[in-house]
Amino acid sequence: MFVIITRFGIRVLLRWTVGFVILVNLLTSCQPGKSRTGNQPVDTSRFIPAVEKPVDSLLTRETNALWQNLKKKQGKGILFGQQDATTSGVDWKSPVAGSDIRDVTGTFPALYGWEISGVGNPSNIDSIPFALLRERIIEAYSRSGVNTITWHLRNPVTGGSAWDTYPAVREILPDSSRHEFYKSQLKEVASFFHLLKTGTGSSVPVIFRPFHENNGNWFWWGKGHCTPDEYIRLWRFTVSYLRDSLKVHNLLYAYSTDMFETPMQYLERYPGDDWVDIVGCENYWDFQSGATISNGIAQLRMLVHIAGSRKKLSALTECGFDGIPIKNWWTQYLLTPIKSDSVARNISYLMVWRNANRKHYYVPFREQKSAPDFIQFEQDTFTLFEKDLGDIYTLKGQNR
Ligand code: BMA
Repeated sequence: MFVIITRFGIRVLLRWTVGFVILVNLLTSCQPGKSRTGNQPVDTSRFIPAVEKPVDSLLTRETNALWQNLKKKQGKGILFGQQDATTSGVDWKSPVAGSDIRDVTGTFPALYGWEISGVGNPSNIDSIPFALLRERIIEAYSRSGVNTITWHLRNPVTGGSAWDTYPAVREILPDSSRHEFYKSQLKEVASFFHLLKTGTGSSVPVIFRPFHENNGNWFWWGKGHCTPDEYIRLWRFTVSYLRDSLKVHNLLYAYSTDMFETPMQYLERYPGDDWVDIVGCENYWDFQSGATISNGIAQLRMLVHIAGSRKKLSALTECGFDGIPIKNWWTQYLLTPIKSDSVARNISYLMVWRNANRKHYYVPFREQKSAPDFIQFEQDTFTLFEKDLGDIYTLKGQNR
């Protein structure tokens, strides 16, 4: 057909062509198939729909508000968090109610990471009593902080730690030898989540991040110890059992790999858009040296693109530098590279690991060499700490 192309027409045509190329690129770059390293067939049907709605359509009002408000904050600021921020610090440990972050900056973090390995017993893997953990989680919520929880479940076959890599995933899937045991563990998890309620009965939203770093080989659910298909079945069973059978409705689900190189690699074990709210990755390595920061940023860019095309949120779910040996690490190695990248800056949050003692810590204490830089990091308007957060649990026009 003959068409007279005006300048306006060319612009429209160009826009459509560019749009089409981007779309094709996105679709093909995120296409699953054979992994670079494995030959496991992957169910491609799970990659098709891009859903705006969260995994759980019966989310509590506050959890839904958290999801919506995190979406609104994209690109405007990044929540800063720490594992065990108010249960242990460099020279103190629970039950003292402290916070190394507040000691140095005067404010609490916006996000708190917690660990529930051992749930059902009196204390978790790091000797924090569950009763105390519950208190700290509810306190964080009352201050409008965001809680995220990992679960280093002990190896369900051997009873060894999460780092015991005996291949156990296939044994806990439905109709397998340890399935009932796994269900009993999920019941403990659900009871804990059900107990996260304030005095007025509002249940505390949690970003749940089970079976993380799944492309590493150090956990029993990691690469090499289960197939992508087994991992995906485990994830889907876990979500549906918690949500549909045990009626837990205060969770957003975060899926996290360790470092990765391509979207295809990232998506190799991705459980599907109906099963994930937040796509995350954990990367300690790339932000520790000037030579590798660009790799870290490239991964965040891929993550933001993956999240955007699937209507998910993205996050740097763990990062940090044990002992923070570089004086200006916070502003020069972490904040500036992320903030100045127009794509990477769209991640919703980043979290550093815990302060256990003087040999294992990820935020500075008062006299630590990076403390002045950490204060600058906090004062930057792009980093969100508790005092910058506002009420993330209400939507406009609602009361908490
Ligand atoms: C690791 C270390 C351990 C801890 C585990 C689970 O990275 O901090 O000391 O037991 O995480 O929290």
